[in-house]
Amino acid sequence: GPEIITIGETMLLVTPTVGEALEDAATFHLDVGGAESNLASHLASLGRCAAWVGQFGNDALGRRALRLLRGRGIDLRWARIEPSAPSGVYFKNPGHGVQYFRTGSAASLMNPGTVRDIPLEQAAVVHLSGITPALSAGCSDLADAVVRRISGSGTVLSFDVNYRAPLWDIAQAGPRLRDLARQSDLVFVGLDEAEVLWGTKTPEDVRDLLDGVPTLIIKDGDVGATEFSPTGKAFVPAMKCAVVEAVGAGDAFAAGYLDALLSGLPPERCLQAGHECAVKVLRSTGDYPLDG
Ligand code: KDG
Repeated sequence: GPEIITIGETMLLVTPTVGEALEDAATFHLDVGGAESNLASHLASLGRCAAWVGQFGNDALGRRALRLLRGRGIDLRWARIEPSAPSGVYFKNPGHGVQYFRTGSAASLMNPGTVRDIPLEQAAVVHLSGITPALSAGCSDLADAVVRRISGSGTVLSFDVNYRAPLWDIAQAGPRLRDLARQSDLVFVGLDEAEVLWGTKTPEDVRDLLDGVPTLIIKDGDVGATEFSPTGKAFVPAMKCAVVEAVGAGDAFAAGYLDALLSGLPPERCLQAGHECAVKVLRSTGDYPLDG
């Protein structure tokens, strides 16, 4: 079975071909994006057996997305078509963030039943992101169901906080994401994101707030990443690179880190592997730069 299982919504991704704003762009690139399948894509490219669990509508876009994900080498044995709703779509609007068309999507209909028959406990790592609990009540229950099954099972529960402001406000997201993080074995969070959510300033503040998380990784953009774990504190500076577009870099960082962790490498090597995987995405407009 797969070493890593990740669960979440993947969407079709429309990107202006030459980086113009959506209002002006004439040509677009149609790709596939989603934090969890981005992570699985990188892990597959690093040679890991990584499964992504999610669902698309019974439509041409969903079939196209599945084909693209298959081409990246992701294990899709548990990916589904949910015929009662459409596939979600999002647009990158260069210079202005993203715009989602995902309310009521096929993926938003996921619920605890989505993973009932999937042997999550047989994987070495199960990975969730903080996007899933924001998508719908069913998706929020799904996140809780996964946490309940995995905590204490021996499988590492990896959680990327991934606060997405267009999906929910801080009053809801702050406590909810803190709660999910505190139940995880391995947490990835951006220092800026933590400040927005929880008002923390330093990596130590985040550690105190998420007291009890066995391994906590706090990413500070082009400065570097700090880890607190039972072996102590580690810091590895970011690699220098010209940033083209940062969306998806966090997913790549987590994938690089997890790949090194599964190889049994120590914290500094895991953080360095995270940076190395992230720069591939920072240098490109895509969420996942290796297609085509
Ligand atoms: O981390 C990148 C993701 O944000 C992007 O792929 C889209 O999953 C996505 C989301 O919900 O924002």
